[in-house]
Amino acid sequence: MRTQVVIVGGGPSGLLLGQLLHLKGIETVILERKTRDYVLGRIRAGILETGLVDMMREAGVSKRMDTECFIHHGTCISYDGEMFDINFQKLIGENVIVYGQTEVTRDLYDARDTAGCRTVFEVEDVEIRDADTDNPFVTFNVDGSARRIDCDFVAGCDGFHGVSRKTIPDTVLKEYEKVYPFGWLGVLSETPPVHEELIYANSERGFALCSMRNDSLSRYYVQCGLNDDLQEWSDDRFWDELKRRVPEAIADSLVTGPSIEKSIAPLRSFVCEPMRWGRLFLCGDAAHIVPPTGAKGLNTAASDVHYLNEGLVQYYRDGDTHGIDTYSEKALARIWKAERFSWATTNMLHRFPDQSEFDLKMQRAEIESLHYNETAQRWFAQNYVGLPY
Ligand code: RFL
Ligand code: PHB
Repeated sequence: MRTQVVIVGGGPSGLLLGQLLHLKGIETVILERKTRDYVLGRIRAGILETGLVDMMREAGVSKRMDTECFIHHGTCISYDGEMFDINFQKLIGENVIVYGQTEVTRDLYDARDTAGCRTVFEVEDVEIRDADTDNPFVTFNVDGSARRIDCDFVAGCDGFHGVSRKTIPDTVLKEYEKVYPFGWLGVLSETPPVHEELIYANSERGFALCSMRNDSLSRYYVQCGLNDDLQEWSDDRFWDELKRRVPEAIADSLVTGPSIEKSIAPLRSFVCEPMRWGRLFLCGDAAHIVPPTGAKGLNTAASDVHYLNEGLVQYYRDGDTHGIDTYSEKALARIWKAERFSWATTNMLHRFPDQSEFDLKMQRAEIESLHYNETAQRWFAQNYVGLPY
């Protein structure tokens, strides 16, 4: 079998790339290790930058998003019982939207079905071969039989634990990593959100975040230990801990209820360079990870897709390789800035086990600068809504 672009991974980056290429007449096959239901069951990102919103529109999959999303003009930060708002709209005239990654993924799968594009689920043992030649191919097993697809290019959209990055030889690839000494315990509950905007809370008991999906679905997180056992976090313990980390007035108005999903995610900053090896291009979490504090993971995946789509369209339309030749450089320039923002907000809002009293004073000074300095707020706003592509 032959196609133009094999996309390894049917998460949001693979699906978005597939849809954009399809609209330009470029054929793709997506290989996904899990089932569609499993992919749709993962609760992840909730905040979309304007760049991703525009790409959903360009991809022709924005109908539901445009009617069901919530526009957020700003976000709140709390510390020591104080709470302040950073108003993106007033500061820089831009917004973000609340629309879950689950919904983005569902809309993209539906569009792919309608377009009749091929997705193979439950593939095993994917191997990317000869990516450093002009004739790459991908082998895999499905339903017990071995398959091979020849192609022009391979897009590695298979997340942090995928095979694509590992295909690039160690002599070529350089990895940069920081692992944080804590995780986030997340709870999804069918309760109304506690506040109309998100609240990022720095407290002496650790970080907390009040987020949402819609009017009757809330998403909350508390900073937890890396080795915490989910079984030890009953719903009651979670709500109690959350209330102790947010301002009293917020705690008093919090509506609690049974969790419908509960999970722990470790926090990591990671980038690999380069993001291209011959005819293999890495996209999204396959190439980089940010701690979720800046809401940047899905959004950086989208900016990679933007640059790769542009490069591939230029190649097929004009026979021009400039876009694909500069893909890694352009994508990385934006990613490092998102890494810096995510690292800085993580440092500002979390408690670290080895924090000295001096470190705590520095953290406090950082938050107060953001509270009282409009230039600092503008910098935060520009980064949160997303830097231009
Ligand atoms: P994904 O979503 O991991 O998808 C990769 C897909 O590849 C499949 N796969 C393979 N398929 C075939 N063969 C193999 N060998 C394969 N290995 C893996 C996997 O099954 C999967 O379906 O990567 P992608 O598409 O790059 O998308 C990245 C985003 O999912 C991720 O960056 C965000 O979810 C991060 N993130 C957030 N990002 C935001 O922009 N805003 C947020 O508010 C936000 N909140 C979050 C987050 C991530 C979180 N967790 C759990 C890590 C909150 C959390 C708690
Ligand atoms: C979420 O709603 O899941 C969410 C929102 C903002 C973040 C991280 C996660 O920074």
